[in-house]
Amino acid sequence: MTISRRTVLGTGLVLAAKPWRAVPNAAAAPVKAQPAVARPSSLVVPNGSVLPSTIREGVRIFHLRAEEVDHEIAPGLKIKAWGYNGSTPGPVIEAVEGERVRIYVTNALPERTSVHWHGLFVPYGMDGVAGLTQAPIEPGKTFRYEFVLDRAGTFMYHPHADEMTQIALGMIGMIVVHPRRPPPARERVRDFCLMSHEMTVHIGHMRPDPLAMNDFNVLTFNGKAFPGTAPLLAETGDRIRVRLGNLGPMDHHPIHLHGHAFEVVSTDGGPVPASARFPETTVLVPAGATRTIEFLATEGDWPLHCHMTHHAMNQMGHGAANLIGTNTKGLDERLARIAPGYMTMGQNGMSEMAHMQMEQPRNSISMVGGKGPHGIIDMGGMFTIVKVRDKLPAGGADPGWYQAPAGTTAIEATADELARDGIKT
Ligand SMILES: [Cu+2]
Repeated sequence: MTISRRTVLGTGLVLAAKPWRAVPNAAAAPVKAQPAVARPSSLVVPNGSVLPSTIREGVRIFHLRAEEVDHEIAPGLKIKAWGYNGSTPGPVIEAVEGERVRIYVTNALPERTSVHWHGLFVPYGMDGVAGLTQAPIEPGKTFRYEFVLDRAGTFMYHPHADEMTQIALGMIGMIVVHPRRPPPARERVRDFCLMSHEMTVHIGHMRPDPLAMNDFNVLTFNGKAFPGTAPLLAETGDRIRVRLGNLGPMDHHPIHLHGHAFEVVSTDGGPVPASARFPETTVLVPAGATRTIEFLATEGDWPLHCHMTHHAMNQMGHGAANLIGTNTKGLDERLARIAPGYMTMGQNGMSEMAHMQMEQPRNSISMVGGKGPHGIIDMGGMFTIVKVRDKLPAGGADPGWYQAPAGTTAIEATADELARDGIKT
């Protein structure tokens, strides 16, 4: 007897008799190209920029230049990075769904490179994997990439040639594709891009170490470590969208927001259906992924930071002795005789290092925090602040520090309060 599907299923259920076929992917069946349109100018890239483009015969044209860049991580720390068009991360490529883009890539580096359009589905030969889908771009050469942006969303770009070195040195960037017809929003939308990265910059050095596999000591949003990160500004009730990307070499970052619950509305795979969203205050952004979050702004200065504590600090060394709780009485005096100025630190915790604003070795920001309205903010690295006010100053200026309403700030408890509530200290 011949076994047919009908026999197996038995109960009169008949399957369509079509032969099995592979589902075509977007690269094989790109959306129909549509002419380039005026680009929304709503995107905000703190500490960064949007790549300029021109439109020629309906095609949006960009020019990326892979090159060495002088870059400041935060005041006190300058590095010699590799990036695009003078910055690391490179400028954000911003376009509209359905547009055909033509991206010229000039290699001004001393070694071959390529550009992969991470998350976009492009024709196979445009995928940017040196040696596999294309020949590498040799130093001095300019390649042309051309494809149709198949869907809206948040994507990234990076080399697929000597990835370890080139990404470690800063060759990363984001791509924002706006929907051709944006859904109507009830609130004003503030649309931000934040790219996470991590580097190892040895104290006193300027060249990030591409051989580092862990113990990264420079953790950044858009290439800046706090206090070098520019705040994200919004007004009360605005819908804040933060497009988080991570092209760091080795780590995933749990990005935590204070004062709000948000939803992940899309990834680099596409939009998250409304029925699948749920509220969170921390989202894990894996290496090689984007997560776009949205929330409604409430007034205050709200930290947005990686919740891995070693990722929210600056250039901590990790080989030091653990002195917490040790009695170092008399040690300083004795050691100062042979090492003038010697001072033991760390026996009461590490905060004193940030608070003393210690003199730093040349070109380093070890344990450097930022000045806040109530003293030093001990955090650094992948840390920024969402500043929300009922009304922002005109011209996009930083509104300064938030003043909490009187009587709503944690302060030292009075003796009367302690007695009233039976608290013995
Ligand atoms: Cu992290």
